[in-house]
Parts: sequence; C-alpha cells; structure tokens
Amino acid sequence: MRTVVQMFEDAVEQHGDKALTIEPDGRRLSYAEVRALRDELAGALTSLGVRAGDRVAVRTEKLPEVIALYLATLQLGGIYLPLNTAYTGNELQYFIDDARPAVFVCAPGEEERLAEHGSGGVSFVSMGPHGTGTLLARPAARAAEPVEVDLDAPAAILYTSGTTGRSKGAVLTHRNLASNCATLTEAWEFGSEDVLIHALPIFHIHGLFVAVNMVVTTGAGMHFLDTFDAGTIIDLMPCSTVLMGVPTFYTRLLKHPGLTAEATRNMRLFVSGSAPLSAQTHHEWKARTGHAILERYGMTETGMMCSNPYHGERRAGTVGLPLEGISIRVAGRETNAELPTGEVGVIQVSGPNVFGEYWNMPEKTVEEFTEDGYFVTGDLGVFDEDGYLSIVGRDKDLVISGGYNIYPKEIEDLIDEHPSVRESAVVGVPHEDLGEAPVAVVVLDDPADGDPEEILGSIRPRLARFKQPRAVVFRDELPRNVMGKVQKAELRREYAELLGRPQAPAGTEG
Ligand code: MLC
Ligand code: AMP
Repeated sequence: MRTVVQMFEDAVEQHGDKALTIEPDGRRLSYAEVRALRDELAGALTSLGVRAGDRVAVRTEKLPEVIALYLATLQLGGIYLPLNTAYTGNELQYFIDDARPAVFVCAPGEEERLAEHGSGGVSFVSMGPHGTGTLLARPAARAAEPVEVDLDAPAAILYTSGTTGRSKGAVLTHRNLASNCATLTEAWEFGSEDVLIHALPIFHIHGLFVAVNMVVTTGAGMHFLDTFDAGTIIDLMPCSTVLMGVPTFYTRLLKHPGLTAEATRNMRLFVSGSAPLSAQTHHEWKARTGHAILERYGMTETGMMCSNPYHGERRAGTVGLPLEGISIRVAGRETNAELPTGEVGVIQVSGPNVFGEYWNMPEKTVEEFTEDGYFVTGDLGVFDEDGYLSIVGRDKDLVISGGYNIYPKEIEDLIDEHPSVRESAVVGVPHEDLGEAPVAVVVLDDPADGDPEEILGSIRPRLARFKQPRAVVFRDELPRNVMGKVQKAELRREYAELLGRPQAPAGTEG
C-alpha cells in the first residue's frame, strides 16, 4: 500500500504542470509548485525542530498553501492536527494542552495572542495568503530528509467533541488515510480528468481526508473556495465534474434559481455526507438537475464506511452499501450480538479505515471497541434486503448542525456554571438551513430570572459560534424517566417547531 505522500509524488511525476488548485481570483498552483512549496515547508518545520511523531497544529484560513503544509508534515513523519478557526481561547487551550504540538501554525498577526496559550515548547508561526507569514519567512533551512514512514504510524489527530464534554483526539494512521482514499477513488471512479468544487473546510475529515486526499493522489484539479456561496458554485459547474458537500450545500443550492439541468450538464457526480440528506432533497435535486446525489456515510474515527453505488441504484434516505474491504454490522444495544436484516441496532465497523486510538485516552479507546475489535459508531441503523444501510437515529447525544458536530454536554456544563441556573439540557431541533441546531432548555433557581440573553451572554465568549444555542427556553423542571435520566427525546418532540417548521429530515430522531 502506498502512502498519501507517495501517491502525491506519483501524481506530480505525471501531472507536474497541471493546476492542483484554482482560486476564485484565477490564481493556480500546479502540482510541481505544491511539491516545491511542500519541500520548503518541510525544511522550515525541520528547522523548528519537528521530528517524526511531533504534532503540527494548524489553524489558518483555508489556503492552498495549507495542502503543502499538510503534505510536508506527513513527509516528515509528523502528526497533522488541523483546528477549526471558530474555536475560542479556552477551546484552543484544551487542544494545546492535550496534544502538546511542537509547532502551531496560525494566521499572520495571531502569534503573540496565541502564544499566551502555549505552555512552553510550542513554536507559534504563521501562514497567510500568497506565502505571507512567519513560517515561510524563516531563513532557508537545509533540505529536510524524507522519513520512511510506517503505515501504522500516526499521520493525523482530528478532535471530535466528546459525550463527556472533553474532546477526544482520534489518531489516524497513514494506512487509515491511504486505504480509505484508494477505496473511495475506485468506488467513485475519481481520476486525473476530474475537477472538484471544494467548498468545505479543511480541518475536518470530509474536506481534508476525503476531498483533498482524493485530488492530490490522483492528479485531479480543484476549485478551491474559502466560503460556501451557491452562485459561485453554480457558475463553476460548467468547468467542473464533482461536488462534495454536506446536505446544507444541497438545500441552499436548490433555493438558487441558477440551479438547472443545463448548469449541471458537465458535472458527473454530486456527493453528500456528514449529516442526513433528506429523501425530499434527493428527489428535488433529481427532478431539477437529472442527477441522483450519491450519499455516503462516515465518521472521523473511521473515514468513509458506506456509500451508495456509482453505478447502480442510489437509494434516497439510505447511505448505501459497505465500501470494499470494510465490514459493517448492526448489533443489539444490550446484547452486542449481530441483528438480522431489517432490525434496528447500533452500527459497528471494522477494517483498515478504522482509527488506532484516542490520543492520551487509552480507556476511552477500549470503551468504544467491542471485544472482537469492531468500533462502535453510536449511530443507529438498519440493513434492508438488498444490503443498503439506513441511519435511523443516534445512540449518542449529538447534534449535527450544518455538518458540524456539537456535543450537548459541553454546552450544558457552561450553562450550568451560571449562578441562577439549576440545570439544563441541550437538544437538537430541526432547522431549515442547518438540518438541526441546538436549543438550550434551562431550569432556574428562581423562575422570575428568565432572560435568554443573560444565559447566552454568559457562554458566548467561551464557545465557538456554531455551537451556540439558537434559542433558550425556560421550564420549571426537566422531564425524567424512572431512572432519573433526562428525557431528551421528549424535549426534542416538544420543541420540534421552535426554530420554524422545516421539512422532515430522513431518520434524524435519536
Ligand atoms: C456557520 N454557522 C453555523 C454553522 N456554520 N452555525 C451552526 N452550524 C453551522 N454548521 C454560523 C456562522 O458562524 C454565522 O454566525 C451564522 O451561523 C451564519 O453563517 P453562514 O454564513 O450562513 O454560514 P456559512 O459560513 O455559509 O456556513 C454554513 C456551511 C458550513 C454549511 C457552509 O457550516 C459548512 O461548511 N459546514 C460543513 C462542515 C463540515 O465540513 N463537516 C464535516 C465534518 S466531518 P453569525 O454569528 O455570523 O450569524 C464528518 C464526517 C463525515 O462529519 O462523514 O464527513
Ligand atoms: P464526526 O464525528 O464529525 O466525524 O461525525 C460523524 C457522524 O456524522 C456520524 O457518526 C453520523 O452520526 C453523522 N453522519 C455522517 N454521514 C452521515 C450521513 N450520510 N447520514 C447521516 N449521518 C451521517
């Protein structure tokens, strides 16, 4: 098996002059230019002391140069650690303390402010558009020695929010990345003739290890967009072939009058994932454009596990069939025994795509695997007679908003710190644009104190914007079952129309 970096080298040999990235202002970086930049960055990282196994944290704008930085880190045997730019001070502090990166790459001008979070030993450097920033301005270092990496060595840490409120760093190996990339490339017949419209963030598995990896390893090109804009994407379709997005991309595109069969004529594939795509959106898209969106299912810890077929029926409301070489089973929540077709249970997965461990959390790693080595996803699913998997809910307390995961516990803990709050429960309720969005249900010591803005104001500085509740409602008490557990399903039902009356997403109750 060849690593992502080795596959990239092959692509440069064959497609050196070809544009790897094309930006909206027309700037292009060729494969050869990205490789040259990668080598320069590998030298700069080496001069900062980065060695195999060291973490390189990256929290910058979405820039094509960041792809070279990612490849440079992997080439050195380093561990790439991308971070959401929306994270605030104390969220960042946690990642820095937990991962202890050797280098933290931020946006130009942020070094000093962020250095306050460094507890020694972290070099804060910056990278901005067009080669600006302190990382590339460093005196030219000696060429970095490429490191022979073990396929089972860590290549990246991606933090996923945890049900206990503490984020868990999923450690992905070179094998995880390379095998999943090769599997998807084959399944979706992706190749050097493809031009991807890339409008996802590159700090999550979807934008980075699905989209970017598939491009850089095949010699394809991509339109590299730093924000989602429906009009821009429709304008790019005549000179593109593939779009990968979250369901919100598709519902927003459907609202744009420019989305027509003619506009999508050059496109060969629309992929959706990260959150449930409603059957309604699937059908509307087909009627409007003639294309059936290909829905797939994945997770940070597992990469992509299931996909509707490229050839064959793409079934609305399902996530398709297990990908080649990946074993998926649906098991009883209590018994852990595999269930027959047609019965709903917890989705479990094993294969070369499944991560090795959670960073610094050996006990969590053990908890989330079965005795025979299957990873327990926490999603509830059911197989039909033809082997198609549908996700019907979640066993984990999770809100997915516009493709971003939000764990209620983290928000509840912050709300509960407010002196007037007795307790709180955060639930995801349907939201027209984002699929679902968090709402805080709060019980106060004194019901007369109820001011939503007071509650929201107290958590705002400590929580990324996308995690902030879209509404706060007050109640005298939270509904509980006989065991004393808060009945979140009841709250979800009760407040289902609080944020408007959106279309019913396929199978989102959980
Ligand atoms: C933005 N905001 C969000 C939000 N995105 N709030 C909740 N949930 C979100 N997803 C906030 C903004 O900060 C802003 O706040 C306000 O909402 C309106 O923003 P916007 O301009 O309308 O949003 P936009 O920038 O257009 O972003 C929407 C989006 C984006 C859908 C394009 O969220 C996005 O790219 N999502 C994809 C996430 C992703 O890649 N997920 C993959 C995870 S991997 P204010 O205060 O300014 O109003 C995974 C595994 C797998 O799940 O299977 O792939
Ligand atoms: P993350 O932990 O951010 O990687 O998010 C992974 C979670 O996203 C999964 O466990 C699912 O709950 C959800 N997910 C991903 N793809 C889909 C899909 N196609 N349909 C429904 N849920 C999905």
